[in-house]
Amino acid sequence: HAADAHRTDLMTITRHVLNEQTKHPESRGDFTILLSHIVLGCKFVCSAVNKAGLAKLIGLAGETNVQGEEQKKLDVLSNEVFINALVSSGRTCILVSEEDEEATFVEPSKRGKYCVVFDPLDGSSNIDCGVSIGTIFGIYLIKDGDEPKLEDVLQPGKNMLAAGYCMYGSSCTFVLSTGGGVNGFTLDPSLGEFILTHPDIKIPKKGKIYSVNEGNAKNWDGPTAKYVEKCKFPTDGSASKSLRYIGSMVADVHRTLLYGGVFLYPADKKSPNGKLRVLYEVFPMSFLMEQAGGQAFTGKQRALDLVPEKIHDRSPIFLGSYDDVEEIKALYAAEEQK
Ligand code: P6P
Repeated sequence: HAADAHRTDLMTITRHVLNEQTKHPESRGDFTILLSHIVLGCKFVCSAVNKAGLAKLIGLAGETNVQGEEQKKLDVLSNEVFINALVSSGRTCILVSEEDEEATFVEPSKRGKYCVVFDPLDGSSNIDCGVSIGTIFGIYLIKDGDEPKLEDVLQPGKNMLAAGYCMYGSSCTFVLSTGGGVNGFTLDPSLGEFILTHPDIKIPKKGKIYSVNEGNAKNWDGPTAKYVEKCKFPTDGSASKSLRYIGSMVADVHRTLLYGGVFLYPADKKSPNGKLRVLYEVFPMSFLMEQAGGQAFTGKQRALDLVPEKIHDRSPIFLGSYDDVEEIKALYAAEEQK
């Protein structure tokens, strides 16, 4: 039966996580239950995003649909779905969302031991033109078992138990790491199940692609400008790299993970901490890159060592193929020596 195992022995994401769980005999399955609620949220958003164009879900809040109902923007709707799914899982105690200014402290009767940080629909400005967008999330364990505090979600990214994203594109792809490597699952709409399609993803050690918004070039600092120059005009006789920039982090990072290369959102004179958010963009993607054999750097330190001060802090980020990020680190180190 080995030949057609993939057809008759479906490795769903739930079964995959249960397999992981058996490696932790002390586990009571709380994480599996939490993840199943995150997956439910992603299935809902996938369906809503795919229907958006038809159901006029896109565009600004305030528009009314054919039933005369006030339309919620897709990212507002997605946020509510994830908050409800996470609270109803009974396994969370603090939630941080890109959409909410303040953290959500789950009521005691529904509290669990996990803290979830997430961007329910990252890149949502791209919805109207059909570009792939996604949900990004990271999971921490509460620091000590009693009253949840804000400090429980101001932990360095290296303390995350798990991180992942779901990309809503030509197919719905869920990429997850629980600390033992990275696995990719694709939604089979006929089953409503995520099936393992990309087992044990490893990012190429070196890539041929760089991914950055060149429109910010006039504001870049020296090392970033030097690195991008090297990509375009290599001095060691190697071929120039290709520029690929979608402007949706989940899509740019997913391509980087599978094809190799480096994704950069540097600091610049306008935004000294860059644009991307530490907790629910930089940390989850950096966690995945390290688990896939790549690395992630802020311009000053390993991204996962950063300790956020506020829940919506930003940080510059350079992530992707190990050797490519090493080159960027060397340029920043040389700048430090000056
Ligand atoms: P820029 C989308 O708005 C987002 O938050 C990320 O998904 C994406 O990588 C970045 O911003 C794009 O920013 O300044 O290049 O348009």
